[in-house]
Amino acid sequence: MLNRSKLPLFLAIAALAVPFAVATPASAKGNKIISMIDTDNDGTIDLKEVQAVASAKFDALEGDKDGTLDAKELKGRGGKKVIAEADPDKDGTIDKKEYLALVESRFKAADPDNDGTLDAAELKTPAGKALVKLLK
Ligand SMILES: [Ca+2]
Ligand SMILES: [Ca+2]
Ligand SMILES: [Ca+2]
Ligand SMILES: [Ca+2]
Repeated sequence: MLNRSKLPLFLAIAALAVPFAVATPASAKGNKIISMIDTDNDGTIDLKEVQAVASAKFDALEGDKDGTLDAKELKGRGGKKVIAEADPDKDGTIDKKEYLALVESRFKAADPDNDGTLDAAELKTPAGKALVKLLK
């Protein structure tokens, strides 16, 4: 009698546990990106952390050291499309200020709850992925 009444509860717990277990690999993948950017280790990334990574990424992408990113240097990250989006002075290249402004606008687009930080779930949205593309 006692065992029989406990059985439905056990099944309910098992049913809850299964989708949770399935969701784990995806969130672990999000956390990998976070751990790359999250220098203060609080589990989320803020704009300051993102801009530090973006600044280092800009320097790494900048192969010819002329201070700007051209379509060739942005290959694989959107190329000309990114330049069209982030080039307010229309000189056909992106300088570091323009790159960081683009990163900031993508950060804000990826932060719909406006708490100033991005968590793993926000990084998995299309806007979050667009931001990560500028950082990896
Ligand atoms: Ca952080
Ligand atoms: Ca360059
Ligand atoms: Ca420019
Ligand atoms: Ca947020």
